[in-house]
Amino acid sequence: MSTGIGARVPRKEDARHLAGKARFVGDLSFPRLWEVAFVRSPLAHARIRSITVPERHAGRVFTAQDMEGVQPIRAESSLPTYKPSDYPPLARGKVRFAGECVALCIAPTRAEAEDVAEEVILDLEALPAVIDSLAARRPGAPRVHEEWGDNLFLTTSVDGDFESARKRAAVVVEREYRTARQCMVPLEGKAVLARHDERKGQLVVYTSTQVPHLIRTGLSQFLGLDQADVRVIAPDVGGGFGYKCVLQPEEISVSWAAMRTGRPLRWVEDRREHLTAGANTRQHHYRLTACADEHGRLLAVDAEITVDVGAYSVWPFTACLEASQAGGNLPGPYALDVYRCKTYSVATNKPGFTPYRGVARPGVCFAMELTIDAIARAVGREPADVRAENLVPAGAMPYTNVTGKHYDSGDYPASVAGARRMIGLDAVRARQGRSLPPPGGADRLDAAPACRSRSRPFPEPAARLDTTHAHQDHAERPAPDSRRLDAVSARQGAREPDGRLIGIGFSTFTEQTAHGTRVFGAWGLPLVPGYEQATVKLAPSGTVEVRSGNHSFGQGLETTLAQIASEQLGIGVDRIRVTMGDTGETPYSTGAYASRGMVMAGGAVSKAAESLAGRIRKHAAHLLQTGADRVSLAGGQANAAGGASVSFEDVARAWYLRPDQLPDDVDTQGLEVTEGYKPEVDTGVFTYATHAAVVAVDPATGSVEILDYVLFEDCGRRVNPMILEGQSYGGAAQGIGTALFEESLYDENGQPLTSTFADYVLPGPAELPAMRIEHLESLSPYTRHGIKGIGEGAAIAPAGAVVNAINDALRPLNVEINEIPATPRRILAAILEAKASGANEDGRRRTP
Ligand code: MCN
Ligand code: SMO
Repeated sequence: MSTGIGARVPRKEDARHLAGKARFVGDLSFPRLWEVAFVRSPLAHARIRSITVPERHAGRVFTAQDMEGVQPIRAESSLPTYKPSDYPPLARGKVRFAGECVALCIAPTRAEAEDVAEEVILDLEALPAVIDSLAARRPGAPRVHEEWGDNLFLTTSVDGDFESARKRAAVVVEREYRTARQCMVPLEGKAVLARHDERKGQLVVYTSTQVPHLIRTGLSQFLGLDQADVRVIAPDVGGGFGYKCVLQPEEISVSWAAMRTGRPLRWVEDRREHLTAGANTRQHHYRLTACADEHGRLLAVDAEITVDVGAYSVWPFTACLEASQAGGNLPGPYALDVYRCKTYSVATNKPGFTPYRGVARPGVCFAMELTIDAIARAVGREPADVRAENLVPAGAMPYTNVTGKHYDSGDYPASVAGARRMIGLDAVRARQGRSLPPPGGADRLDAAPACRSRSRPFPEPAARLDTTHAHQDHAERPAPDSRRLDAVSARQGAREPDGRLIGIGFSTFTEQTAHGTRVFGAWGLPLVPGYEQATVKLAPSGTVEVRSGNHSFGQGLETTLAQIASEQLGIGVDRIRVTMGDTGETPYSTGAYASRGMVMAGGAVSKAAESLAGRIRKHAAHLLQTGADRVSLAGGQANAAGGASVSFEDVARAWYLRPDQLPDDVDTQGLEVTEGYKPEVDTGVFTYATHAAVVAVDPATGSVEILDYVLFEDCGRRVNPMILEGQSYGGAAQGIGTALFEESLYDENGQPLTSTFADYVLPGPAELPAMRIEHLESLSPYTRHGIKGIGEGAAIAPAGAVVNAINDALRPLNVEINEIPATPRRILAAILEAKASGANEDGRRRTP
């Protein structure tokens, strides 16, 4: 059985994870190892007057003063208006968010280190905090970085002739959207253990990261060390989600303290630290105006995007990654001619923004997809039709869009058709129309039945039957349904027997993955990722070793890289060992982020394995007394055209141990190959998908249940369909968290209010629907094997699909939710407000 590309190979890494043999930073032990606890700022903005350490803790507490010579983290960009921030690993002079590290305390155990930390006395002079990003933009707002004239890390703009498009428009839709601050919440938080290797004279840092080589580069830069004197090892990593693709201040301070004390030191982030002090992301505000013709065809979009990026820029991607990505990606999968946009990356007294699965695109997709539905409602048409008609058509590929994004391949409208078929749009519309109204009429909010039976799950079993194919190569495309919706919407007030309203929503996106040098270069970053390298070796025992400087932290790259090598070398993945995450054992890579692992590391492994295959054939040809072109590799053997064969072990043994069996003119390049790779066109390859959700909303409580959820995706050639399904489930689960549950709240002084899982609500199995997933495979013309990335994709669309479904359900009540998470409190408040103001069909209600 092939274990190459396309095989549903069980994950190699699961063998150790399930048997308790995985090793995370928290599992490591070294002689004389001590633990670290941080003193963190209790205030969001303050001047540090003094830090007092009790005499008895001398030598156990370190502050910025001790860290002479260590550079603050400074993420540079050459973009015209960009202002870098200096982020000292331990606060110097001022603190700029509650939770900022002020002192590092060490002790034999974490509990003792926390006791030490509690006795450190901070004398702080509170300063006014700036918390709201729109307020922070106003002149006269308190400044996060006093030396700046304002609170703007960066502003960008795209110009387009919006005004003349507006004059031609039949409908103009104006909306304000908000997305909440969030955390990533991987199973394992940040964790770092640093020690000094006396023999090698090397700082060795074990850290829970997606980007070990980048951390090595960053640590040596800010600690002032030669890169050769630093080795970074990422052991098993319990999830990253973007949180771990940047240099963390704790990585610097713990490394420094280990060198200073000569003692191995470890810090493991606890949940409270995670929820309050480190992992903030996703907070956007949009003012968006869209113009369309009378059929809902998009003519122009104008957007003002404000991203609340917190106090400091992260290295190396800066605080501007989100807003730049948002501005460039808002048009998304749509064929749009006129686009005008301004973005603001605004500093506030909150933790600095870190990338999170989807980076900016969950926000832009939410804003754009709600806008598409608003246009459809304005022109009285089915949103799925309006959506599909506005997408870049398959015949236009490759397509360069209004912001210069180059879409490589795909059939975007087919994804809408696919999702529509899977979820059974017509059945949902019929059900909305045929449900019996509850006693008391459609908009009697106070008449919710005391005892309710739940809506039946959706779709009905019969409808489900024809949608369970695991893989559908050619999406059947129903004829566009351009019937006006009036007849349906008139009856949409009909409720389920339990009094709830059901609604259906779609959301389509295109995701730039594996973008390379040109893209990062254009962001003005001094450190430009692009190529990737891999080493593939036939070991003396005839097994294969793959080495990649990328990392596997849940997304399965350890397995899928083996599958690529398996495909090229004709040997099973069980005989391929993949080594990742250790800068001492792998070639340089900037790591796993931007959904680049499969395309980039996969491409490098493919190229190196192809070269190695050529060498194996040459060596085998000597043993088989034939020409290399008459040798093929399969089943772990080199097979001659005539039927004779030698095993990989024979080939390896001849080269390593019995070269006397090989002729004198043997190819001395050997059986170990390192190759570099980047796609032919490295502006990224575009994965896309349409998600669709059916929800039931209880107008009496504002609570939402997802009754059905489907994903129709296309990431080019799939290396491991089973892993991809896991990626989609996990990503969509996180996206549903974004849509309905997750919100990091701060009070007006910048105090975090959501510091435990009692306040920060994550979706669990009970809140998540069973999802159905289908794929199309439009190969990328630019990458090896036609692969595109997809690791982030599924997290992008859920907020759009779920909230469009909520708005569809609430349409009879004239309620429109434009803010996430769409919590029961928000939904109920919007319903009550709409009711109080007696809104009719024309009166649009927004979330308060
Ligand atoms: N894959 C495949 N065939 C393809 C594309 C991908 O089989 N055509 C599989 C590969 O196993 C690959 C994975 O899907 O490793 C994700 O693919 P890719 O898009 O190449 O992303 P990366 O490998 O670079 O992983 C990073 C990506 C990002 S950026 C975030 S954020 C994210 C994500 O992956 N974080 C994750 N998925 C995650 N999944 C888990 N479990 N944990 C995380 O922290
Ligand atoms: S947020 Mo993913 O690490 O690009």
